[in-house]
Amino acid sequence: MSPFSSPALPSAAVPSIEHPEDLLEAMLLIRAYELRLSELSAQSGTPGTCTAVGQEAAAVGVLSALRAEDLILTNHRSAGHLLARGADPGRMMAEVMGRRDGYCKGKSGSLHISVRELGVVLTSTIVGGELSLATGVALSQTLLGRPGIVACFFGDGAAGEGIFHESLNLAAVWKLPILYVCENNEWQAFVHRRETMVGERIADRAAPYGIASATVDGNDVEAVRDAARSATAAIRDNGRPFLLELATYRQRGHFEPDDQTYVDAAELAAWKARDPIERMKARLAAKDGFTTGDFAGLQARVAARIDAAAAFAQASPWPDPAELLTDVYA
Ligand SMILES: Cc1ncc(C[n+]2csc(CCOP(=O)(O)OP(=O)(O)O)c2C)c(N)n1
Ligand SMILES: [Mg+2]
Repeated sequence: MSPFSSPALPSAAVPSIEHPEDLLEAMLLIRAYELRLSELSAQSGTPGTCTAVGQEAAAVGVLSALRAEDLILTNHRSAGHLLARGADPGRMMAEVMGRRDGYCKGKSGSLHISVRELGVVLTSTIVGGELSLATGVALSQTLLGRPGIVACFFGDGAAGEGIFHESLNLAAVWKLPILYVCENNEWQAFVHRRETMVGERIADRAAPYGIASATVDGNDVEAVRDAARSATAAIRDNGRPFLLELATYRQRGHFEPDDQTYVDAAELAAWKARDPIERMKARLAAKDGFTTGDFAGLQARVAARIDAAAAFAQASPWPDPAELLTDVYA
């Protein structure tokens, strides 16, 4: 038996996000999911999750370029990554609400959720934790001779941690098949990126480690998909890491609720004018004759899925108190 162990390979069907309309629908689903969850938490007076409203193109563009055998590790702002991978919004909501039908039986919430059958190994709420863990998973993939690459999502704040440098260095030295995806959304909790960084680009930090990198418009879903396709093709070809930086913006607060009084209104408005969903919708209308009716059809389908998801989660039972210490380290 091999002395090495690795996360189980994905076993559930991973949907393909192929056509331009699929890209748009996947972004609409993420937006609707996060807004509904925020509404539900506001109604119940409970704290909500960290949404990635405005960053949907990053999740959908990258996930559309991955293969079923690939593995994913992500951070606290992960709902879009999971949904784009094909996670069921009802089981995700149930998880956040602490219900038994959640992906981790209601014990992880949004901050530690994993979906083994889709190759989502973990969500790290320790900022930067996903970077070293993903590097370790990529090492185990290599030692076990497995085909999939690893995609690791993290923020611009995480890139300021020492673990970012340690992970990139080891991935370069050990030649690991890993796609580091930095969603540079200008915010690090309540601190603006300008207060913690000299320079504009995280991707500039790859070259000293001999790692290839690119920065693309993270609010352009097709640009993200194309960049992720060429990055993953290079990784599959040469077995080496790649750092992809996606320039985007967090439109809502760090978490819910958050009144965003610390946010510059002009900056927020400028980024809202570059909303990834509106841009893709306009592009489809201009290029592919996509009509208002077509858009309404997509929205209705997404709304029906989110209604069903919320009903499913709310009807799901609470876990039995006797299960408190099962499936956890205790
Ligand atoms: C090691 C660690 N330090 C601090 C925190 C508190 N914290 C949670 S999210 C966050 C900001 C992270 O910023 P970034 O990596 O840019 O991700 P974003 O929230 O913008 O998606 C901080 C400081 C934490 N969870 N872990
Ligand atoms: Mg950030």
